[in-house]
Amino acid sequence: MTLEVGVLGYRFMGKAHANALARLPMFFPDAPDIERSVLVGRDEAALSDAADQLGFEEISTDWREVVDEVDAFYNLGPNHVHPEPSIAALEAGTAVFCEKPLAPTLEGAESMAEAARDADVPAGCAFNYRFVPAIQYANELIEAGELGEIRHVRGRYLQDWLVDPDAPWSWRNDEEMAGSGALGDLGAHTVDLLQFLVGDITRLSGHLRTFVDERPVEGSDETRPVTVDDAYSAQAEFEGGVMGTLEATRYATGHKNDHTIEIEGSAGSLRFSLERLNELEVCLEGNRGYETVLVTDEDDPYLEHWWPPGHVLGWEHTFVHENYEFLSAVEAGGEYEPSFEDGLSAQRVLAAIQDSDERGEWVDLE
Ligand code: SOE
Repeated sequence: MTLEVGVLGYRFMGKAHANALARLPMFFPDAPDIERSVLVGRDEAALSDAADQLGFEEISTDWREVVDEVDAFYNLGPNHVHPEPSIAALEAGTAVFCEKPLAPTLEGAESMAEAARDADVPAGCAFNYRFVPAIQYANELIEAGELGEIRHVRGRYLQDWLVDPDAPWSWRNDEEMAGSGALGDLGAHTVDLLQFLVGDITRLSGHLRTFVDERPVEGSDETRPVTVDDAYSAQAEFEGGVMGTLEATRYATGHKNDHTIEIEGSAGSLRFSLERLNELEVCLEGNRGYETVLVTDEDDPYLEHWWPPGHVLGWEHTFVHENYEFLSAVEAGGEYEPSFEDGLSAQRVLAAIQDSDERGEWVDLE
C-alpha cells in the first residue's frame, strides 16, 4: 500500500517534513511506501517552485480539495490555520499530522481533539523533540526507575531572534495568528517534553512579558503592534508533587535555539541540551557527579537506521523519526503519540499560564 501525503505549508516546517519524507525510504526501509502527492498553499507561483524543490507531484491552492483525497494530511501552516483544515481532514477520515502548538487558542485545540476522538485514524501533534535519541534514552532511564523518585524538573527554551527592536514583524508576533508568542512557540515544546518524561502539570503560576510593543513591516514604512508575549516563565507542580520551573524567551542574547531540560530524582539526575543533542548528562546512584553519555550506539533509539557509533545526528533527524512513527501508525491503523490529546494537554497548560498571569494567582489544572 502506498500512502499519499498532502502537505499544507512549504516554508520552514514544510521543508523539515519534506526532507524527512524523502529520507524515509533510504534509511527506514520498513517505513510505509509514500508519495509526496500534493503541496498546498496560497501563492501559486511560489507553491509551484516549492513543489519542484521539495519533490511534490501536484500543487493545490485549496486545502478543501485535498483533505479527503490523501491518506495523510500534514498541517504545517501558521497556528491560526491549524483547526479548520485539520478538523475537515479528520471528518473525511484522513489521518492528520499537525505542527505545534496544536491551535492558537484552547477552544481551537479542544475542537481539534474532539474531532480526533471521533475519527478512526491517527491524529498526531508534531512535538519533534520527543524523537531525539537522547530524550528517548532519558525516558527509558526514568521508566526503569534509575532516577528514583523525581523531585525537580527544569525546562528552558532560549532564543534571541527578537533582541533587535527593528527585527521585522511576522505572524509569530500576532495574537490572532499565533495565539501566543514565546509561550506557544517554544513553551509548548518544553511543556510537552516535561509532561512526557515526568507526568502532567497539576497547578502553576505563570508570568508573561512583551518587551517591544511594535515592529517594522518588512519592505514598508509601517509598523505593526506586537500582541503576544516575548517571554514567559512559570512555576509548576507536576503529578506526584514534582516541583518544576519553566521559561522561554526570544530575547536571550547569544542563545540561538537553546532548549535544556534538567531532572533530579532521589537516586539520580539527568541534563539534556538541544545544542548538544547527541549527548545526555547523567548522574546515577553511586556517581560522584555527572558523566556525559554519547547516545549514538547502534542499540540507542533509532540509531541502527543511521551511521556507525559517534557519527552524530542533527535537528532534522528528529523529523525523520517522528514521520516514521506517524506514517507507520497510519499504515497499521494504530495509535500515534504525541497525539492531539497530548497537544490539547500542552495547550491547557499554556492557557493556564496566561490565565495565571492575568489573575496574578496560582491556577489548578483539572
Ligand atoms: C522558531 O521560534 C522555532 O522554529 C519554533 O517554531 C520551532 O518549533 C522550534 O523547534 C525552533 O524555533
